[in-house]
This record gives sequence, structure tokens and C-alpha cells, in this order.
Amino acid sequence: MTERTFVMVKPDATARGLSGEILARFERRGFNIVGLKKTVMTRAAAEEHYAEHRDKPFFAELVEFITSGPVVMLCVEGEGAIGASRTMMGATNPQDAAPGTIRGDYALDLGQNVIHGSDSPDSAARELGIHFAASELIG
Ligand code: DAT
Ligand code: MG
Repeated sequence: MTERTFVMVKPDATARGLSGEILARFERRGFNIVGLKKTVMTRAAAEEHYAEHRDKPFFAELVEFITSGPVVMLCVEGEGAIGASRTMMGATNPQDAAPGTIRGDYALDLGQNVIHGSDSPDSAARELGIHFAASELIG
């Protein structure tokens, strides 16, 4: 099934100049990049984006980090885009992420793990709605 998902290159990765090669992995896989922008997330958007983690002990650190510098936001479209993007990203903790995955190839730190991707169809719709206007998605 053709799906759309929200993928984001996090501030650690943009600072390291990795956004191009991460984007290229999604293009090479065969996905269509229907939305793309570089921005600094507002605190309000970050708190909404990570609302499911509001009560976690790492929430403040998470919001601080994700708003600390530019992110590159993507809307990735294609067959099974939601699950396939998560598989490409690898485990949340880069220490557990397999080589060949994005986190397994580029990250070591749990907090600064290079990339975000929506974890379900509901999350994808919710997160795309937070970060993209319909007019910004070019199919
Ligand atoms: P994912 O990003 O793989 O969907 P998640 O939604 O559980 O993982 O967590 C969101 C982000 O929060 C994750 O990418 C890194 C950070 N995080 C998760 N668990 C953490 C922890 N125990 N300590 C610090 N940061 C954590
Ligand atoms: Mg998550």
C-alpha cells in the first residue's frame, strides 16, 4: 500500500553535514520525497510532536535537543513507507542498531540518534499534520 510518513534528520546530523546522504538513502530506496524543508522546530511544535513522551524523565532533554538547531523534515511516500522507513532507521538506541541502518551507521548516543520516523499510520498522519501544510506536499 502506498503510504506517506514523516521523517526528520535531527540537529546532531544536520550539524555533522549528514542530511544529504540520509536523504539520498530514501531516494535510492525508491521512495518519492513529496515534502522537504530545513527549519528550526519551535518549542510548541516539539512538545506537540513528542507529546507521547511528556511524562518520561528524558522529555525536557528531548525537547531541548530537537529545538537546538536545524532539522531537515521530509514527507516520504511509497510502498510500505512507514514500516520500511523505521527499518532503515534501525533501533532507537544506536548501540543496538544493526550496521547498514542509518542509526547503526551514523550514531552512538541514545539521545542524539540522527533521525526520526513515524511509528504507525496514526503517528504519520498526526506528525505530517503538525509539520507540513497540505500545499507543501508535492506528489
Ligand atoms: P524512536 O525515535 O525510535 O521512535 P521513541 O519514540 O521511543 O524512539 O523516543 C523518541 C526519542 O527520544 C528517541 O529517538 C531518543 C529519545 N529517547 C528515547 N528513550 C530515551 C531514554 N531512555 N533516554 C534518553 N532519550 C531517549
Ligand atoms: Mg517514536
